Amino acid sequence: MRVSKFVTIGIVAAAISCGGSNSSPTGTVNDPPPPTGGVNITVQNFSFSPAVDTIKVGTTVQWVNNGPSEHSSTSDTGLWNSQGLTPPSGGGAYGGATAGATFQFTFNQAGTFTYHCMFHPPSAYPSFVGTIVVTN
Ligand SMILES: [Cu+2]
Repeated sequence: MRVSKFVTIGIVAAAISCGGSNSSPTGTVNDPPPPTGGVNITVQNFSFSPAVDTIKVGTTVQWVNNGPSEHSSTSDTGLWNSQGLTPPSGGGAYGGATAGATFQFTFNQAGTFTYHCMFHPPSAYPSFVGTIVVTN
């Protein structure tokens, strides 16, 4: 039964991908892998996911635009700014073939770091914000 075997593999793969706290959420099949020892945050549908990510000092975070619009990861305090991250060709999770633009930043200090999208500011998109909690 070839078809049911593929279904079983798909379910197992989905279960594995949901196991880690920092694994990519569903709908991000086109995301590139996270940096070694790092984590991915998906930018899509006017949200960052996970919206709150707790990491250790020295961890690299990679933001990936997987939605149809251009977005950014912009620190509220100016610590980092990805500038514009182009969307995937063909719409990313909506059927595109290639991943959208990415941006990496390594957190070398403990603390709580909030950020937003420079094109869709919290004044207009209050839930489109993210927080990185960096612990020793
Ligand atoms: Cu945006």
